[in-house]
Amino acid sequence: MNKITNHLPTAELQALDAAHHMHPFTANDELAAKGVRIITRAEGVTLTDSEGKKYLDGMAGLWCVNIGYGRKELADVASRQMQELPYYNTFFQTSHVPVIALSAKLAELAPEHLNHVFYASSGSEANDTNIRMVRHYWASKGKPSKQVIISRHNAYHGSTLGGASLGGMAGMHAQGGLPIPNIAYIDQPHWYDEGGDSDPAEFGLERARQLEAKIAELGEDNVAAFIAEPIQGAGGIIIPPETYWPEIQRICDAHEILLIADEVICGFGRTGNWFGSETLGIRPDIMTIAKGLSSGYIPIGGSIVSDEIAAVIGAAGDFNHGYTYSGHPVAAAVALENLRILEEENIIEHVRDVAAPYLAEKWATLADHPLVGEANSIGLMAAIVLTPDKATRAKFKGDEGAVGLMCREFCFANGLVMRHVGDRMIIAPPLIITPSDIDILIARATTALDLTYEKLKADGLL
Ligand code: PXG
Repeated sequence: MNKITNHLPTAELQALDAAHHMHPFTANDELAAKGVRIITRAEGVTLTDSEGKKYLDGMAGLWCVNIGYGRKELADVASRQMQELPYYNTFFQTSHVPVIALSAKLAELAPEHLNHVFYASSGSEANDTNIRMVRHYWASKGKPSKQVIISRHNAYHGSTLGGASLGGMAGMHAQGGLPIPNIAYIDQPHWYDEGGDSDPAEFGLERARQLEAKIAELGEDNVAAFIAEPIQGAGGIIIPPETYWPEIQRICDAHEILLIADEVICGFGRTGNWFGSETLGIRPDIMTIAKGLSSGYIPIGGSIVSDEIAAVIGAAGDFNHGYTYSGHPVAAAVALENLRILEEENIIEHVRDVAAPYLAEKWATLADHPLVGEANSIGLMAAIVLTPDKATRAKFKGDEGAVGLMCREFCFANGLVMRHVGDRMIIAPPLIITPSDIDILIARATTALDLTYEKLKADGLL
């Protein structure tokens, strides 16, 4: 009966986990009392837990397993690379074949003027690099006062001191003395929550123009860069009005402000193009990459940098920055194999022409559910908002996110991993998801919505 015999019983694993493992972004005591869920294996879009229960992974792990689970080619490449050259650094005038090949490939895939890659092991580290790189760039150009980086409230750019400071998550800033100096914030283009009675197109322009106002307030000579996710991910999959990005681009160009597109989630096919910047018509000076670069099979991240920035930094002597694992050969080899699979198997075309249009059509029908205020998607990122009153876009009474959490629990119980951000329910499945998988996803999501609705009614909360 129990096929998974190569580990301890779940209760013992849970007890050991509770005793020794500190989880990220988690109330650890609460989790210990409840018992953690333990995932033991995965294949395609399907996870299996320690009890043998299966789930459709609507989140591609943590927005990263773009090619799906179980691709042996990546394991083979890692094994071969570990035997040939498991490690060597890229400091001290040295390089190696995997990092050279990956860099050339990324230069080929990235927008035309982005041809230079600085490596890290995560998106957070890459954004830390970006902070130092843009400031060093301006200093090298004789403009050392250009120091401030403008970001947005409710943005997510990582969890290191730099990444969390660039991010606009109030809960993160509240712990550990953040943000670091010289980061400023404008409001997010979140029409559903913050747009009131305004027209979405007008609202998009208004929010973009906050950037111009912030530059004026700080002084153009003090601003180095603006950073943003093409589409906010961890903030709840917030698709900006169409007017937003063209206006942001105009403002950055007009005021000599570098534009950093954080592509950690949007990159590598998520929106139906290689990069979210292409989908949204953004011309960035730097793109932050991680996650889908290796489909999460191995940690790797980086910054893809414009010819202009690379030229200035390159001429300015040593850039005193780097990580032991910058351009790690095993990670680079695995990433390269992942890119080969994405390209040769036409996975991005599958997103653009098959999976995303199918998801968009089916996902939109969720808006008919009595609990759902809005359902929208772009590529393979989709969100619904739970509300007690569609007409007014009202919030539930009580703690924000309590209803979202309830819905998420019903999803898990029904074999679907769907996340909640407050009372928004979001998905970002592996890019290889098929229309029949999407049918299953929608059916399970609908069941969870029905159960949430019934429970809210039974508890007198609707
Ligand atoms: N930028 C963006 C846009 C991200 O989404 C990072 C940077 C940081 O990457 P690393 O590899 O350092 O984690 C991310 C990461 C969530 C969640 O709850 C999202 C992320 C990480 C953890 C949780 O949605 N995104």
